[in-house]
Amino acid sequence: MFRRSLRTLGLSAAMALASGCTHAPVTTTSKFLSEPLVTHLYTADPAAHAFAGRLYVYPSHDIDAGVTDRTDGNHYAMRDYHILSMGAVGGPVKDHGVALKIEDVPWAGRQLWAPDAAHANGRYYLFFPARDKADVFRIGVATSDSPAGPFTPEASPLEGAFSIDPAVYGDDDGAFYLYFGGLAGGQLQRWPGNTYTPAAPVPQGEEPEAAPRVARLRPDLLGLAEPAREIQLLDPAGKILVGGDEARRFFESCWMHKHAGTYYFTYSTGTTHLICYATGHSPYGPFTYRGVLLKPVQGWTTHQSVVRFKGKWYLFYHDSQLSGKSNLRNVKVTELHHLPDGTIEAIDPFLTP
Ligand code: FUB
Repeated sequence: MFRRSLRTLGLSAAMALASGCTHAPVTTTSKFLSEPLVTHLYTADPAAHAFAGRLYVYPSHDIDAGVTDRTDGNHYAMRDYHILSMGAVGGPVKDHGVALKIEDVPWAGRQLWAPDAAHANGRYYLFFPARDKADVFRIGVATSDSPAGPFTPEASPLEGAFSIDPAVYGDDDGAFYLYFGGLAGGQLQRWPGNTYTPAAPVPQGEEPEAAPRVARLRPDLLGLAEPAREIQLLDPAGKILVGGDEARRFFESCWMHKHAGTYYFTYSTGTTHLICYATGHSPYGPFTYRGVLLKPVQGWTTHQSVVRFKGKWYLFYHDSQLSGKSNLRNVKVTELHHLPDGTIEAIDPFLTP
């Protein structure tokens, strides 16, 4: 299916709260920088990759499942994935249909949240989070011969991976790394020392933040090659970011890209609705906070991927332009610019009047 209109519901206030947090969503009457890539279904959390000369986008598929309980993000009740692709940014966008559905994942109970994909060994891999039957977020993997799916899931989730928002990064030497983690409803705070601790609270004040994780993947990409390591996110003075630093600490939405030999770890601050970036010299970090990459979008959540395609860099992101509701989102794209000093030009998702 190509671009076709579902309906545009206007810019009503986005009222939903994500992840059990209480900070208000962002509302606007301004004009948007970019338009939704598709309007016939709600999409979010776009993970973009250049595969076989096309740009593939692996998003969440938002639905109105009638879930009114917003505790811990319960209203993000997604049940399947649709993969999108395009030959050129700004050109027609193809919806390849259902690539994986929750009924096909033996271990999953509910909530197919933000996925990512990789290409290796002549196959395509879809990494995805879901709550298991005990309501604990795990990360699974599924494989396909095609970047567009359909994908066949493994019988069990990845051992040693947990929480949400998997992002896979293939380095120049052929090694693949899995980044993951998401605070609050994403349950990252429940895994101190990589051990499930249901009562562990979200770090506050001067307590060190709950660190996102990274692990090298096995060559077959169907498991972790090592225990997950905590990623150190440092302020410019070299101090680990603390839980109370809500404008800089990690909340969710891991992504890794490399530019001019530097590793860029980008992420969402959740409650303050920013996409930030931090840089380092190794895929494991540490990463030093450098600034804001994307200012707050309309809605509560914000989520990004950064990809190079046909010589240009792009930021894929989402907002709630189509619905005005925080849990019914739409994916977008805009060009991204690395500056000569290694910083990235901050993107405002609204046009200045
Ligand atoms: O789509 C559900 C969750 O919302 C994602 O996992 C987070 O990154 C946030 O975008």
